Amino acid sequence: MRIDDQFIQSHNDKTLPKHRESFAHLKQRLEEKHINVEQILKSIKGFQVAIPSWALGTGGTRFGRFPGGGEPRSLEEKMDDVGLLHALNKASGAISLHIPWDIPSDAGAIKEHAASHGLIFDAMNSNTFQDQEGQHHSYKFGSLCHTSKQVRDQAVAHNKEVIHYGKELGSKSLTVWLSDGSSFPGQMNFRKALQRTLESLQEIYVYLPEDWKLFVEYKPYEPHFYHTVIQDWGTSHLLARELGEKAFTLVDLGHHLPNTNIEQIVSTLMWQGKLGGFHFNDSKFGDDDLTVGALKPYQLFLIFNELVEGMKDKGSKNPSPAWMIDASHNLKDPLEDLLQSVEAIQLAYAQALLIDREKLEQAREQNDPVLAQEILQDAYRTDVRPLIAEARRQAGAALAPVQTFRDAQVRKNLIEERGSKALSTGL
Ligand code: PSV
Ligand code: MN
Repeated sequence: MRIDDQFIQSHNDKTLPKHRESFAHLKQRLEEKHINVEQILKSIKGFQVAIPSWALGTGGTRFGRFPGGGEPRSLEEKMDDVGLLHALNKASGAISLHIPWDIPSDAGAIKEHAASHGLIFDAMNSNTFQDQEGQHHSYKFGSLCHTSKQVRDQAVAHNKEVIHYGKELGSKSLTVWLSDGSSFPGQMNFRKALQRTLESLQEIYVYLPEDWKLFVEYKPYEPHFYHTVIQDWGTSHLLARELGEKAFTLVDLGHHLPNTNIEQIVSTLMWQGKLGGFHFNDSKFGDDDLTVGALKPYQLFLIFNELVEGMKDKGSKNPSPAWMIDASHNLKDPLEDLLQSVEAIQLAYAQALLIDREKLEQAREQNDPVLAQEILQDAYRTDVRPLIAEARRQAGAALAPVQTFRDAQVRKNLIEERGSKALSTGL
């Protein structure tokens, strides 16, 4: 199913007068504060967030999965789903693939299909956390860190294969997330496991094309419950530094222990020029995979405050980070969830763009935490929804993506097309 522009435009027409009124009101308020609204609209329109191919089906837990029907059955259908999102918000113009869940058997045709939706291929993801049918060696006790050279070689070869697929599709980066670790004290030699991981990553790194980046993702626990080889940003950063200038840390918001100051991690990595990519999601406990902004929108804003500061820093050697969502839970319609996630990211970004950085710096220099908080919260408490809606309208997208999705009866159509039992690959 495709949503045609005509449908979106006529849907917009119904709420256009109301939208114009609220946008004009906000614009006036912002201009009174000498904020360049046109510039902010431009930044928001230029901000694209990649959709993970594994978030298009209903997620599950080890206790069960409750699919809602009409899930994409092939890579082509996954791209169709991302195409639907992109038509509605014009901010999801990229897809991130996971191999072997999404092997592009005919890369040329896949690329053409993606282009017909206006999509490009963001980071490729390898998978050495699951065993695949016909695989010679098991990853039960690790992959790149494994004690057996044969297992490590197999995992390195898989990553090279992922790079190969990515090259065919025009991707420019590889994300490596390892589940490698141990569940019991004494089970693994920490130092040797880390050393072996570095050596395996080095083999992958030398295979990386000149214009590619390698993102090293970290996670403190799960699936292992005692130790994870790449457990935190420090370990990831250490590996990225050892590997070289094409290697970076990837921050996944769900991969921190409670109360971790993620915005400080972002700031430090950008200062070092080593923040490569971002996986957005939200959580209360751990890697909950909930909709971005569902629980901690203020934290997301504080993170964007650091991202904007890092991106504005002219002297920074940090490349523009790859923005991706990584979430998939088992309640909402996955496409509605992704529309909400993208909007939450845009809202936090827009609010961070409103911050009066000069005044904030002055407050900091004068050691005035009260004023610093006033400045931050003045931006955070601004309702920027009309601004995001206006950016979408100008880009030819829907003023209200979720409502338009519902009124177009997208899920019903997808179930009719694909069936109520259609299941997507992924976790
Ligand atoms: C691991 O929890 C992770 O965040 C990695 O990014 C994987 O690629 C993805 O989730 C798999 O669902
Ligand atoms: Mn992730």
